[in-house]
Amino acid sequence: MRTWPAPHVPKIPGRGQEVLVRDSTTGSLVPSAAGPIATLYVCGITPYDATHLGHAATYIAFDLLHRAWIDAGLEVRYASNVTDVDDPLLERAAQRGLDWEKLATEQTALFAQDMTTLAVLPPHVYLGAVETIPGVADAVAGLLDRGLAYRVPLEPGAGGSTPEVGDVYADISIDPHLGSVAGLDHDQTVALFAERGGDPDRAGKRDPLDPALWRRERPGEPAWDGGTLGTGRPGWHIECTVIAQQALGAEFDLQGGGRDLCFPHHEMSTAHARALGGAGAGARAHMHTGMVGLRGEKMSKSVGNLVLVSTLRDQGVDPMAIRLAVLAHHYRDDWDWGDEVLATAQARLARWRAAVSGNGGPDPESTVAAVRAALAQDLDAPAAVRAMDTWADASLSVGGDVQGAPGIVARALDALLGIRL
Ligand code: 5CA
Ligand code: ZN
Repeated sequence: MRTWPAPHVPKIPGRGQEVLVRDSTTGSLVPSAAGPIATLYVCGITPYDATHLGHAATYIAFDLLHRAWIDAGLEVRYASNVTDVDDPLLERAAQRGLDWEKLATEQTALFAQDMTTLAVLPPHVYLGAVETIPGVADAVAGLLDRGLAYRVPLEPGAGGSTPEVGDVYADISIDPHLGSVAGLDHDQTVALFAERGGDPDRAGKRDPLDPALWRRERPGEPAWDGGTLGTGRPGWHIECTVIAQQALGAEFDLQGGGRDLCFPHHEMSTAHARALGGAGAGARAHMHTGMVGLRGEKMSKSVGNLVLVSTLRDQGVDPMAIRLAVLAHHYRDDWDWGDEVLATAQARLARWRAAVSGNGGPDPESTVAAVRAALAQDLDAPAAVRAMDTWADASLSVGGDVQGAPGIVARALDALLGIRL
């Protein structure tokens, strides 16, 4: 899958600190990277109705981490996926009478444009579910061989020319570490599992929470050759496990996404990682972003209460104002999008632009240090924005005589916050 063009990240004097982030599992601040090579997997979109403000906020949050890692002198390896075949995509295409592949291609392209205009650094490895099918089929066949997965018989009409070869499910009860990500116990999770793409009531499963690894061909659904698995398509969680392992190795620093992915997606993809790669496999820590809503309700494709980045762009809104509106909120908080949020960001952007328009200004050193310190402490973008406000207010009210200060501040904002003035 092709990524989007990488924005230029200007060099700035000095170096960023070690970045601490809050691990969703333990709730404590942990070093975001274990060594000089920082590895990150962020779950990508399912390409229908992209890119709403919730998606944008989530990818901007991880972009801040990416930028802070670069500033701290780390070599970054960032991988992501596109869930370009899955039930919700097929259902949406059917509802709208569209070809699912065309819908996925168009929405993936729109997402790339949105990310480009929002100055989000692209992943180094970017893979679609469809192009990963051979790797997933190998992994699932291996789990079956090792008794960590089992087949479930199909209903009549399923399975094409080999209906005797069933779907494949992971046997989660074998894994003593299940719960290592979301920390939920079994009974708390069945409802959540059903709500978030699982099928607890599927007949023939050993445990209601066992997730699908390989779904056999069904009438009217796309299917690919899975070798001994028969024709079908990958389950959702194993897609991310295999892509992360291919791109980053069995163990990596961080897996991230919105909070709605913590369970079951990250719980199950980590369980699959352990099944494939041993007890220590998967991400060392998980980071989850809060949910962006509209008028008090989570913005979601299924509810349809979406504000799209592309709609705002079409209306002539500066993407930097959209990015700044997102950065005014801490990534872990839930918050509502609204006209006033955008208007505040537009006014702030205009003030910052005016503040950097001269040759001289207040000493930039403490401002750059404050932005770095804020990001190092769990990516506190609102604190970074406040530090910049203080410099801009001083620049506009009393001015300053440090030559080149506006340029340094502007480059730091570009490098660290991805805001191009
Ligand atoms: N393709 C899968 C992940 S493998 C998926 O969840 N796709 S998605 O398009 O539904 O969501 C993409 C990312 O946006 C996920 O990290 C999700 O948690 C996040 N997201 C979705 N809605 C919101 C929201 N309202 N606020 C914040 N983040 C959101
Ligand atoms: Zn994922």
